Amino acid sequence: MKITLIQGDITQIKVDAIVNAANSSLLGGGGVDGAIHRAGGPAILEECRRIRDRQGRCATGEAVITTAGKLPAKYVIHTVGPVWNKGNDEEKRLLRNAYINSLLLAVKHGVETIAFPNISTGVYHFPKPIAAEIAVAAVKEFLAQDNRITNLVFVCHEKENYDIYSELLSRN
Ligand code: AR6
Repeated sequence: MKITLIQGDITQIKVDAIVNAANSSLLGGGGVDGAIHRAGGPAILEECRRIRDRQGRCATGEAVITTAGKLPAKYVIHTVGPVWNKGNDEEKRLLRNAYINSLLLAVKHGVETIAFPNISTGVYHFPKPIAAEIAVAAVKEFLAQDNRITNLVFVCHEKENYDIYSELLSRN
């Protein structure tokens, strides 16, 4: 298994699937969600709307998959991270679910390479070091049990997250 760390814009990454830190409406927003919809074009939102019509809102910790429109990736996996609210085990469990459910959906669609943003660490205010520990532990556990993902990229937009991940990933 291979985990790569980069600092940059996830919309530019050429992988089978990029993950979006969406909200449960699935109808777009700011942050990485806004960037993905802007760069990918209207096809992504159209498919999100069809999913909404079919199955309703996306619960926190769950994930859905759409086309990536004009992006270099083939798919966007939209997952909903938890909003940080002083911190309790539920929030941590839900953040872990967001990573695991994204990966489960990815392998179901034959995805071999996938890029994640730092889910919940923007508008949703999850403390960055705690979110990073959960993310790294979740994906390592998943990749150790399932060899269908050949490359997983953590894409950090800001240096602060990049440095946190860099330190965490260098530990083992
Ligand atoms: N590429 C990679 N990472 C990015 C990019 C980008 N282009 N732009 C921002 N980030 P946020 P959340 C990072 O707020 O906290 C939206 O409105 C950013 O630096 O996008 O899960 C949704 O619709 C941060 O580290 O997502 C929801 O309503 C990380 O992406 C809500 O925000 C996540 O920040 C979700 O909040």
